[in-house]
Amino acid sequence: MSEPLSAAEPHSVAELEDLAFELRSKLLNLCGTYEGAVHIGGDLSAADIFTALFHYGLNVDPTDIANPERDRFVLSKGHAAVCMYIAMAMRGFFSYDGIVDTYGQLDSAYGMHPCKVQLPGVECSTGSLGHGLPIAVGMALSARHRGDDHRVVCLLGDGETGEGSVWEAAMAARSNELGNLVAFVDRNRQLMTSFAEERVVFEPYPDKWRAFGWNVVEIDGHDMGDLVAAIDALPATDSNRPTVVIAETVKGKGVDFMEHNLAWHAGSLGAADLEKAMAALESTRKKETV
Ligand SMILES: Cc1ncc(C[n+]2csc(CCOP(=O)(O)OP(=O)(O)O)c2C)c(N)n1
Repeated sequence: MSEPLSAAEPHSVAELEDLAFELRSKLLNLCGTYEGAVHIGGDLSAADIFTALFHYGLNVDPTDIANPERDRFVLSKGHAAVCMYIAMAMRGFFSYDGIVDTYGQLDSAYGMHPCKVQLPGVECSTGSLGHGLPIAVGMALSARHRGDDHRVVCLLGDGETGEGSVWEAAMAARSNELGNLVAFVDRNRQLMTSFAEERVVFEPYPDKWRAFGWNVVEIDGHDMGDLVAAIDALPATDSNRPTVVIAETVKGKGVDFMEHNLAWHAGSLGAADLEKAMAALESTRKKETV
């Protein structure tokens, strides 16, 4: 029988904000050293969500990654893998230097999209959008059948929810009364080459999830207090409605020249741009602490 898991340290909101700042700094540093393109826009929009999950909400233990009682995390927007790797490294799963040294190289465990075979600790291999939520539904259903009471948490991009498979999964989750399933949507209102409502009309977005029978929570995805409150208020795992947390975010959050900028869905930073990006990030922290 496995030992019970130790949940993340009970960090304060201020400590989590510091961790999110560190995560963004580490991301920018990697983006400045890696020669290829990094999906930096959607990494920065999700950085607070990753921090709240890996340092507060998820019941996972880096020293016991196969514990059957652990929560399962599925990164459906697999192109944000590097942000997940670094958040997990900061929680003790991996070495940050190992990520920086090998990211994106042939045979590296740290691919542009996550691979659970290459990187134990990652629960699901993703990258083709629209597949994570269906897999998470299967994992949550499996937990129900086994009588396990852990959560399955899935992070999606809002653009990704244009995929039909997401809504088939949403319907299946409600039909199977999966109160142990939680979806976070990174609602940054940008896709790859366009703004969300220009090409695909998502609104009234929360109503769409409500119509599929989900418990809907709407928050500011950059407000750590909101994220913590949403996690604290999640229904019990034996309840009968899945929950979606729609987190309003900004693509490129924290670096002024990347925010709301379609050019920064993916990109790389030269030395001069890295310095500019770091200064921009630092100035947001100064503003917040005044
Ligand atoms: C099935 C599939 N089609 C296309 C892509 C290429 N792609 C990668 S990211 C992306 C945009 C996704 O937008 P969104 O889900 O909103 O992610 P975010 O803006 O948060 O990066 C696309 C189309 C893919 N990975 N999978």
